[in-house]
Amino acid sequence: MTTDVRSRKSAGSGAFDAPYATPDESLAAQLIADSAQSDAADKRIDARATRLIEGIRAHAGGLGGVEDFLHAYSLSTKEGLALMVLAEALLRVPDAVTTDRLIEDKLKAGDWTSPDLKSNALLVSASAWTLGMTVRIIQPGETPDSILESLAKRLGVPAVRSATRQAMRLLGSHFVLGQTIEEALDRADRNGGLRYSFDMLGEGARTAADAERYLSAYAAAIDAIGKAAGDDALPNRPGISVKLSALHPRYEAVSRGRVLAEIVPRVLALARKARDHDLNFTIDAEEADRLELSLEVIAAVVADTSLRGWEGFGLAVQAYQKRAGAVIDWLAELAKARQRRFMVRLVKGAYWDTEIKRAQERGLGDYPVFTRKPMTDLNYLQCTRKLLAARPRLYPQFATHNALTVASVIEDAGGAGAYGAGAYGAKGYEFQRLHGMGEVLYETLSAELPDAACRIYAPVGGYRDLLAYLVRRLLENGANSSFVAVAADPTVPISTILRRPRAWIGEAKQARHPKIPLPHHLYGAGRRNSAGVEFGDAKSLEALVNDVRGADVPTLATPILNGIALSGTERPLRSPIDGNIIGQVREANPVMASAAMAAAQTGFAVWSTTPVATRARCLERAADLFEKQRARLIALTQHEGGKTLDDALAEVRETVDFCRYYAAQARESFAPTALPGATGESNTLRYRGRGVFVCISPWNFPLAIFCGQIAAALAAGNTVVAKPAEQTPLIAAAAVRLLHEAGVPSAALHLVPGDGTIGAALVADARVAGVAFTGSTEVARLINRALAAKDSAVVPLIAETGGINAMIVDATALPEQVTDDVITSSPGEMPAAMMLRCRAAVHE
Ligand code: FAD
Ligand code: 2OP
Repeated sequence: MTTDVRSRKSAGSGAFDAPYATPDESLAAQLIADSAQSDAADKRIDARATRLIEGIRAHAGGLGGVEDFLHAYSLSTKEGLALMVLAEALLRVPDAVTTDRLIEDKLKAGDWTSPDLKSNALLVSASAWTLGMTVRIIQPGETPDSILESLAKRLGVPAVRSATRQAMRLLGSHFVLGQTIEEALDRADRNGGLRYSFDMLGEGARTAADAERYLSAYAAAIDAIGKAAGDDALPNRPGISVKLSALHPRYEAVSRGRVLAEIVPRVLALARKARDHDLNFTIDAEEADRLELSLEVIAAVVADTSLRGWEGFGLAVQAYQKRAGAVIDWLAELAKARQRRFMVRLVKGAYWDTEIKRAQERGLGDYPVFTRKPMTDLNYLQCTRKLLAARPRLYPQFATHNALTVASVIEDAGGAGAYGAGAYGAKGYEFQRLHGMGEVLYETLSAELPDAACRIYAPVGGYRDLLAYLVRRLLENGANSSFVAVAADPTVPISTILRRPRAWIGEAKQARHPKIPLPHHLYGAGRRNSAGVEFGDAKSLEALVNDVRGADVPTLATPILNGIALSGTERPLRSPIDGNIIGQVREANPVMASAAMAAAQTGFAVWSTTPVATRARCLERAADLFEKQRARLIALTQHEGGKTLDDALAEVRETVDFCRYYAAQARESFAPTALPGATGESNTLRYRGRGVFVCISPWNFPLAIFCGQIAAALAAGNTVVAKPAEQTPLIAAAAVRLLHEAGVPSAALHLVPGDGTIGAALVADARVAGVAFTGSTEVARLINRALAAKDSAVVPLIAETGGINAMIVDATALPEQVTDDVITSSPGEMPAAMMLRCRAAVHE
């Protein structure tokens, strides 16, 4: 067991242990009640927000030539987006010649004729953000290629070619202040007097070398920023934003011990540098499952006495997370306990699509984030008040591009009069915006409130590190719920934009989005999603690990015929982890194999005529039992199969999903169906089982594939003789016992552990009616030939064989995504497709 979940008491502060995903309804009532404003306050907010929105709208340009089009509409028209898709891919092409060839290739007249084929390639290469964006402004069926096609027809190919080149330049400069910190500082200097928080692009390190590279980039940037910082005092000094995921390749909860040991010294070294220059040093907020770990890292870093007296340390808090308020409370406590001041950036959160999809994938009980945008807005307001009340220990930094949010913050902060000029005191606070966003909003604000302090978060770096950041910006710009999108759309009345979050929500019971089901209900009423465990929730992880450690793991596997354990030649079983003996298997001999076939043949008469609903219920009960015995099965899968905790949990979940899936399929496909125009029982179409299925499964998914084959055969009314891999009979025996306990008759399922000769004997048996096999192509061929040699009716073989697949990765791919696809998600669904589906479901 490599999972490190040692006690979380650290750094002399209380551990952060707010519930991971409180039900929305129970949070909503309080949030709604707390958001009430007086009429006068509401009027002031309306008036200010209206002025700000009018200011934004007054700056929107008209559609003119290509250049106008790019500048004014680059990120809010489908043509602009399509160009961005192409441009973004081009940015990562290493040489100019290939860049030109790719543009020409995309714009060649003949190329537009079959958009579907090529658009797929382009979509894939252009990565997830395209899909995320498309839902709002790109119609179904439209693709970047087809949009570019119509643009080329309208403007001509040369114009589109030059627009693409411009889009590339625009992408480079729109969201990124400079490719190097020197360039960025120079550009910042020319903007004179503005506060900056520089962000070195790069996150999600996948290797130690990546982490080293990012660490050096941060360190060098801090020195450079410090040297150019001038003489003002905090908060009127520049800063740096740091992503912990850039600093460690295993920045994840299951590697907690290693992360704390290795990341804390790195962050501390950077923080000390920032302290030397008296800069604002902010830890960005990333995915929800990293929140607890990030707070542990932060607590450990700020405990270091060398940072005493410096007031620039800070972090970002995401209001879309249900735990945001608890984070602020925890921070205020920490600041008090350490006699320190922190700068706290309040954001709404940039990873919403990912959070929703992850929680669904992981089969969590609930979401860690809200599912309705107004809930996020309400929570932001409550967090605003908490932060304002926690001054001067916490210095609030309100990061938003939303005029209504800005107006509400100003109201809560005591109106314009109390808007101190950035004082780091009881009345001080600042706003923040991202480079390339919110310029007009804050220009308009500072025209009416010259004291308004606004810091600009300014990404710095090369194109190779831009994509992940860009995805989030484009999702933010493109989401139909986004303020920037509605503010830019003149057809949306200002009164609609001014509608308060509490009015959108209505009642607490409507706090959830009606089209986003809980992760357990993802597959609808017919099938429950298997339950997972959130490793980022330390309490859940600890509980699981303790259960697994304490699990009573069986040590003997035997042949099981009609539910009876048989004797046989014993062979020791060794763990693949350390080679230690973990149990014994009594292997079946050919006589037992034949007896098993005979028993299964006898069992077929009853099982095949058992009503479909009964068969399905057995499998569903089995799924529930597998879930109940999760810890024991995980322990066994680890001992005998050598699986990591993550893989072992996934294995149990897949088993559960298989059972429920085949139960649902059986109900749907095997229920009697009336033949067209016919009446009466004899005129119904009814699928029936074929007879005895031999199921032969591999070692690498010793529980899931073993059970998946069996569940499919049983669901269809067949009986089963199962032969597990030689390496994993303990898991197989435990699974068979559970299936029997769930109600699968002992006559319908028999186990014959053994090597390939037993498998061959089963396949050769005259009573075999079908074979399900997962394993090597070579063995599948042998089975195929053995079945073909029979004189009897054709025996179907369902074979899932291994193979070697090529994956072609070109320069336009995001290396981190490729790594994940190959190592962790293959052959899973494309994350982009997931995002699309997720976003398609949530339009308010
Ligand atoms: P709005 O349009 O009012 O709100 C958008 C928010 O609503 C988003 O958080 C979105 O996820 C959320 N939302 C949309 N639909 C739903 C839904 N159905 N249910 C619930 N919520 C929904 N983000 C980070 O995650 N970490 C950071 O460290 C970080 N740093 C930032 C620094 C600065 C200076 C700025 C300006 C932003 C930063 N962001 C960060 C990004 C920030 O989260 C987004 O810019 C922000 O969410 C936009 O909020 P808004 O008030 O401008 O827009
Ligand atoms: C992001 O990287 C700005 O931290 C925020 O999306």
